[in-house]
Amino acid sequence: MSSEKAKFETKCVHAGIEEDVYGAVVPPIYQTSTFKFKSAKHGASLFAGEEKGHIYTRMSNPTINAMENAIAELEGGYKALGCGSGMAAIHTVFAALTGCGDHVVCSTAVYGPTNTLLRDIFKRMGVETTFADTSNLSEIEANIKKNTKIIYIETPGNPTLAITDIEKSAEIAHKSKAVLIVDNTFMSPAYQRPLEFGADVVVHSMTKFLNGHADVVAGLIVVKEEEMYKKMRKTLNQTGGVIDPFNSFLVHRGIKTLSIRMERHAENAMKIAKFLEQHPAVESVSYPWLESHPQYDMAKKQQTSGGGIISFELKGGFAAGEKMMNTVKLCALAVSLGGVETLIQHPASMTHFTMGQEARKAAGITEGLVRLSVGIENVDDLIADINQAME
Ligand code: LCS
Repeated sequence: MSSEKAKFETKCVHAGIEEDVYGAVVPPIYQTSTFKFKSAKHGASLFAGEEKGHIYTRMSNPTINAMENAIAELEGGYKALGCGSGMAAIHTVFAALTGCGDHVVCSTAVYGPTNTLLRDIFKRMGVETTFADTSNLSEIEANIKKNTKIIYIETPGNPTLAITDIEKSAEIAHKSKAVLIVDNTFMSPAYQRPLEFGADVVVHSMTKFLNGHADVVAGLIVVKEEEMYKKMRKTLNQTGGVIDPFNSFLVHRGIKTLSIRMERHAENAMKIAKFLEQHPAVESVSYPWLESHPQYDMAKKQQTSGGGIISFELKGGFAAGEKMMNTVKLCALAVSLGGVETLIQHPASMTHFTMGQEARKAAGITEGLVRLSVGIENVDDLIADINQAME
């Protein structure tokens, strides 16, 4: 069903769904690794790109394509590529666009393994990365070099929720003939669409809000134009980090409720952020739509909500945070985020441990920082649980 002119909530329900031969309302799962050719000539013609059709699931599959088309439409992109994880998506974009001798500018506040991917594997491949506080545009400009191919930002950044101006970053990138890539995992297309602000590529950990039910690990690349799509598809075919049909089906099911889930995540998060901000045991709270957030105006400009993630520090530092994480009952002590259930974790010893203390310090990830992924439970129950744990 075409829904290009429809509103976002309608697109969530209908995007990517095409007429089925049996009239199925939900696209079936094509759980097959390969597709039969009608003849040797047909097979050759598919491989030569003269005819359209599916060959092999690493290259394309109807269930995967349906999910990719749906999210490409939600992000306002040309096409999307489903990957086996968010990290597979991130690896693919760097593998597609950089080579030995190239340079990358990357936000200091990014998911830990994104930082280590660049500092480890891509460094060994001869790609140099400068980590910069991209929430300060002059830091991006100052670090651009002649060989800069990519400006890579995560906004809001994991876990500090630092915001980077997407529109201005795109201007800086394009002036230097570089590409702007935005990790949009924290906002999802429900609340931020980076391509509309000039970004060239969007990446997602679909493990998070897009799937939304903490039962899938998956990633996505969304591109703005055909040339970029061809580069990404060629790389993904070669490196093989694709999603499978069943997980694609689950993500496609998940996005039907994306807009209503996000509304509850954000409504609960705002109430909890305000509760934490006035609590005497809390040292500081970071939530993009709190006026106290250092980039509040920027967040208001490019996001249509504050989202579902909060990070905060207790007055007693790490010891107090640790005690709290061990005392919550309803909030689960677990990494990941963006699912319907509320999760709490400690970035310095968990999600951002591999970065090392120095890189964490540069990114503003203090040893006492606690991150909360606010679920869709009743907010009074969540506040009661957080409150009893802090006491
Ligand atoms: N980008 C962001 C912003 C993320 O938060 C994550 C995972 C990834 C990419 C990688 O995606 P994955 O390969 O896991 O699908 N973030 C996690 C986190 O904060 N806790 O556990 C995983």
